[in-house]
Amino acid sequence: DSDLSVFETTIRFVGGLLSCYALTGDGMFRDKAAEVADALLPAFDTPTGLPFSLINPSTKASRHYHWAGLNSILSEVGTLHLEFTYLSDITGRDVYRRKVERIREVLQNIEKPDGLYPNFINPRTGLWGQKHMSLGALGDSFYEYLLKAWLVSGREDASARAMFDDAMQAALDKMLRVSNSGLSYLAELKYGKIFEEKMDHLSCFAGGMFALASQTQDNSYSDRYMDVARKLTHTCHESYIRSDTKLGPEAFRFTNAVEARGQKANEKVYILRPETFESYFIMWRLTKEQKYRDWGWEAVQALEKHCRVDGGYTGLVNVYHKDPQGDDVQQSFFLAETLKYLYLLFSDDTLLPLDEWVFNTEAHPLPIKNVNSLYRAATAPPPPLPRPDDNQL
Ligand code: DMJ
Repeated sequence: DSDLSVFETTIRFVGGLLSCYALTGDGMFRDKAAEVADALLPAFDTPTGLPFSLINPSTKASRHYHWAGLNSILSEVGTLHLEFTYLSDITGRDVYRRKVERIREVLQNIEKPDGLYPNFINPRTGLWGQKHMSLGALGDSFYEYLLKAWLVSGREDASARAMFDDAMQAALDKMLRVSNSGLSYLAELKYGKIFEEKMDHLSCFAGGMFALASQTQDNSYSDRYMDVARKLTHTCHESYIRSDTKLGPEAFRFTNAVEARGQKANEKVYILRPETFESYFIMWRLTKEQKYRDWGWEAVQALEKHCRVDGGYTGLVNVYHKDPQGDDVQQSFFLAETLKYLYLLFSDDTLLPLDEWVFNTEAHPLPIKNVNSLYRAATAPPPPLPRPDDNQL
């Protein structure tokens, strides 16, 4: 009887259970994934079909975050597609796919200012909220999932790839900037104009995303995507090695005085985030350039030196201190993503090969349809859903 985030519950719990099902074939994981997803479904009962951010599974009441006004968040409503379509395929129940197809339809048909997607959208009216755009917080994984929905569908979902390419042309055109010393970064926009010369640690996933986009389809964008992938991954690495701990800040700015450094207190924290290592891993697999493993190893040593504590690992309050204070929190994505990507960076390519698996945004691997035999689509029709009074019969 408390509020759950529809997005976090999907990417962490449903996604994790779906990976367990794919890897083991044990139907218990599939059924649990469906049980968790079912608890989220009332959040989708809105005039547009865009879900509210939060749902109380006990009362079935949905609501917005207090800080988001009447809006849902782009990266949240746009990061359910992989899990919900796979869940429909393995259970034979179409309900999950219908929910995310509806979201796709709304986002596909709505007018996009300058070809970009703002971070806030009202689930009652289907209208954009404030026109803040970012490949970092509040926007990030929506774009990631357009590319990955196409990949995991065995490249059948062509409209997702088209939406991805269109959005990336607009994003590169408006957001990609080069600093005085030549570092490329993704700035944030408001009403189509540069809002802040700042890049979030969260945006560091984009190096890997552009590399995957480049290597999976040979089109007129491929070379540009790979170039951007290399440059962004390089910048994120710079944000790490310019700190005293060799771990990267939560956000970093570009001014005339400093480059790739966090400035405000809340920008100097490191909360064990994975995005930079995710890009090292994908860049390593796709280019085989040794530097990505070297950069990952630097990070492993820094994690051991500064974050390891009795019983686990802690985030840091300020990466620019030689002897930093811990925040005493081990985020769940540290195990799900950070350590997994670092492990995979040093593993053989045959472990979860990128042409058979797609990682959801929490690094839970999902099998590619028509390619990976572990996809295991349902063959029998689904069992009838229980009626509320079944238990009493
Ligand atoms: C994770 O929950 C996911 O990667 C999400 O897409 C963004 N943020 C965190 C990790 O930083």
